[in-house]
Amino acid sequence: MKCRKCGSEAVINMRQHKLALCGEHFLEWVPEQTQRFIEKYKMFTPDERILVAVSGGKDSLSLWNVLLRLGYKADGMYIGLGIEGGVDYSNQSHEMCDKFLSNIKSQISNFKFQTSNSQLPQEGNSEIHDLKSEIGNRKSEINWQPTLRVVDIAKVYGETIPDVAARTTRGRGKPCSVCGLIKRHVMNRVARDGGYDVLATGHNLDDEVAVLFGNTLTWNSGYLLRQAPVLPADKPGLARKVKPFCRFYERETAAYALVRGIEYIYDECPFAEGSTSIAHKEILNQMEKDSPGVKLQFYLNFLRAREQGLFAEHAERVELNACEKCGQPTSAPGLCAFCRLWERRHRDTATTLLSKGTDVITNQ
Ligand code: Q46
Ligand code: ZN
Ligand code: ZN
Repeated sequence: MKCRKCGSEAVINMRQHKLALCGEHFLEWVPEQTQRFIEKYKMFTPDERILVAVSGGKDSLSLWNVLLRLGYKADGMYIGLGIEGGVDYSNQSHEMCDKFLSNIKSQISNFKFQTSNSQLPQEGNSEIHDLKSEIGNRKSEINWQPTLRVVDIAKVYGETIPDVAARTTRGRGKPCSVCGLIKRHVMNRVARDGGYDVLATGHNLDDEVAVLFGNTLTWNSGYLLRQAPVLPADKPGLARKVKPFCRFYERETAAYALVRGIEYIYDECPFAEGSTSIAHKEILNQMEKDSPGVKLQFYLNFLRAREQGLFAEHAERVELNACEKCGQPTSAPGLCAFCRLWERRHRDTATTLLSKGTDVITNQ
């Protein structure tokens, strides 16, 4: 298979686009497409500050890489869940995020050194050449020094995610429901307290289509209405949520990480095993094999239908209140689900820590 742009050996063939590309052109294509999606869905502008939720996996680290390369002011946020799962999952994924940060920073400083000396990129130093060609004229924004904000759940609240899950009835024995609730809350809070305009996650097309498939099987119009590449902030002070990779297949984000040389954690969270969304992904992959592009079409046609208001009139209208304790939006008056989760355990300590913002460690 040959690259459509230069005729050399292709590293990836994207059947749904009828497009095969070599490594060099694929590394150009991914940021170009990302920029196109950012503009098409009006995700953010170069002036806005972005917080990228990173898990140490290929999608989120590739996203952070691409946004920095495009010249955006993107910081990372890692949430330590305290999941061991026989593979030291949380520690390993944290390590990958730290490694990513130090690698990207050395690339940026190399690039600055090159430009400030008005030298051409050294032959063979493709990293520097890539940074130069992709960032183009946005030289001032190369000065953005990314930071990684880390929140360790066990250190702040005294319990790991599996510990919390074990003492609640939420999620019927699986920690995912508790985990999702805690992650959403912490992400919102760090974005709000850090003054970020946008919260970006690395969800890819396969993730989005699996969720869509599940919600379509049950015709959950409330969830269908809330599934989109951009979710506006629920309340003043909260960040908008965006998914700049929502149109890339999982194999494309994996290929980007591999070709770009980004180290990431290969293991999935041990609790993901046996989940409905993984089962749905398998079914969808079988369908994609038989008719390339079916996943993308399913998603794009859904977005079009949603845009045309197909689910709007069926959605329940939920009045949102501000939680009495943390101020985040909640459907019931009083405390939000997150604050109720910790209520009995430590009434005062978490509030003190949270109000002072002392739980966020920033790596620079
Ligand atoms: S991290 Fe958390 Fe996922 Fe692990 S415990 Fe479940 S929700 S599977 S994305
Ligand atoms: Zn090529
Ligand atoms: Zn609350």
